[in-house]
Amino acid sequence: MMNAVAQSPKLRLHGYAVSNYFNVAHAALLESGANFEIVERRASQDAEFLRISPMGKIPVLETTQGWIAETVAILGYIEDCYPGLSPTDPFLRARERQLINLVQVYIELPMRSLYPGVFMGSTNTSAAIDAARQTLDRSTAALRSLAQPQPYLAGRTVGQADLFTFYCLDLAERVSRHVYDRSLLHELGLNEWAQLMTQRQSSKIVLDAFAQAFSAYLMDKKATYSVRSSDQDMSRLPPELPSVRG
Ligand SMILES: N[C@@H](CCC(=O)N[C@@H](CS)C(=O)NCC(=O)O)C(=O)O
Repeated sequence: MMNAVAQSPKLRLHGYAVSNYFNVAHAALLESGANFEIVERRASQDAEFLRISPMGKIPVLETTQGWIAETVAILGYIEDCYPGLSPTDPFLRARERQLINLVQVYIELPMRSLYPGVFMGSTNTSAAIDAARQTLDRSTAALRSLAQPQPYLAGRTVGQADLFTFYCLDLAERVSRHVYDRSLLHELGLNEWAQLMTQRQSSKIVLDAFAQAFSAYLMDKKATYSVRSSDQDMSRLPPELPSVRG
């Protein structure tokens, strides 16, 4: 593995640490032992950025063959180049993707729809708050039955589903507490799992970068949300424990 890593061409992950999607990809690169560097970059609708990321979103991964946008595609590429974070069994791999898709579409996106009133100094309409709650009610029930940590979501070792769920739930938890006074981690029975995830070396790197970038972002946006108002942010759970894989 060490030789393969040393010989493989360097990947460049473009984006920045306020983005949960960027943080998923960053953590996957760290956990996989990939040869990579970070290029700090904001999302943009400029023509130049749209050429590399057609929706103008971050993260985007630069490879020797070209650019890959969309986190799920980036995760697939990382796994193909540096196998080990996803199950090899087709059924188990499909179940991993099922979980990732559920988190993205039915938890991350509805909570994201409320970012304006929480993180961006704007307001959320009661219709938006109600619509997101309805989706959340269904998706938390679904995720509760699908996500049974043992101690990780796919079994004894950390996997891509853990990384995806962890960074998406970090922001979703902040939104649901702020808007609904509701802890998703508690409802999902994922508090212990979140503690375990926080203790990984990759999480320490990614969450440290997030904490710095996020405070500056909130100030810039004059957000109603304050980091201090949350007592259970993942970036504030106790750090440390060695090992990246395992
Ligand atoms: N489906 C995309 C979502 C990425 C995404 O929403 N990124 C946010 C930052 S967390 C972004 O670039 N937002 C800017 C925009 O939507 O214009 C993915 O999986 O990568």
